Amino acid sequence: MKTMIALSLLSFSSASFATNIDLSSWSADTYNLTGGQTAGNWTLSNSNQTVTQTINADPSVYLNNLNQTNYSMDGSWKVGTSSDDDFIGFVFGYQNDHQYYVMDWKQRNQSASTYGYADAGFRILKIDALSRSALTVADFWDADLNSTNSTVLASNAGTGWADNTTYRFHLDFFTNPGEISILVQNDAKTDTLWDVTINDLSYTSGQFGFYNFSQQQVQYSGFTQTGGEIVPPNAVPVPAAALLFAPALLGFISLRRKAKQAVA
Ligand SMILES: [Ca+2]
Ligand SMILES: [Ca+2]
Repeated sequence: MKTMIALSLLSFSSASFATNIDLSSWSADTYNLTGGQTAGNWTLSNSNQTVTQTINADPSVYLNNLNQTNYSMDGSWKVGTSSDDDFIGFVFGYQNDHQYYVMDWKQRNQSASTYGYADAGFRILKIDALSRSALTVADFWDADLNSTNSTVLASNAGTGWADNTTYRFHLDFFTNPGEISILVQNDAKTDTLWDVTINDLSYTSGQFGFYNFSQQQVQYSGFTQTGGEIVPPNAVPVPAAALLFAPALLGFISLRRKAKQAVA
C-alpha cells in the first residue's frame, strides 16, 4: 500500500517536468556531394531519446517532420571520438532539401583544394538553392565561395568544439517577433560559447533537425521542446522535371487498363 502511494506521487510530480522528445518518428537524409563518403548512419538508443550519427558522411540531417513556428528547443550534443575535426550542428526553418537554415560548428581550420576554406567556429547559413542537385560541397564547406546557394547570416570564428565533450543547445525560433536566437553553452551552463540573434525572415516556419558534415560519432541527446504552432507548409512549386514524366505515366496507366481487360 505504501509502495502504491509512493508510486502515484512520483508519477504525479514527474508530469510537471518537460518530457524528452521521442526521436523514433524523425527521418534521416544524406546528400551525395563529394562522391567519396557513404551515407550517414543515425542510430537510436536510450528509449529513442538519443541518436548518434556514426559515419564520416556528406552533409546529413535528421528531421522532426513537423512544420512549426514559435517554439524553443533545448538539448545537448557531443562528438564521442577524438577522430576528425569537422562540422556538427542543427537545421531549422527547413522547407525542403534545398531551402533552410543551418547552424554549424567546426573543430579546426581547414583548407580544401576544391571546397575553399573553413574556419574553426560557428556559423548560421541560409541555404537557398533552386534544387537539391544544384547544391555543392562548397555551399556547406566555404559558403562564401558560392553565394547564390549559401549565405553566411552570422559567424563567430575561432573556437572549435572539444572531443568527447557535451555542449548545451538552445534555439528560440520566432518566439520573439522577427527573431531567431541561438545559445551554445558548456554542459554545466557556466560558459557561453555563442549567443546570437538574427533577423532573417526567409523561413519563418519549418522543420527542425540535427546536422553534421564529414564528422562521425555525433550524439544528440535529451531534447525538449517548449511551445510550437504547427502550420501548413509553404507552397512549393512543382519541379519542371516532374512534368516531363506525366506523358510516360499516362501511357503506363493505359497499358495497365489494357492488361486488365485482357485477363477479364
Ligand atoms: Ca577531434
Ligand atoms: Ca571528416
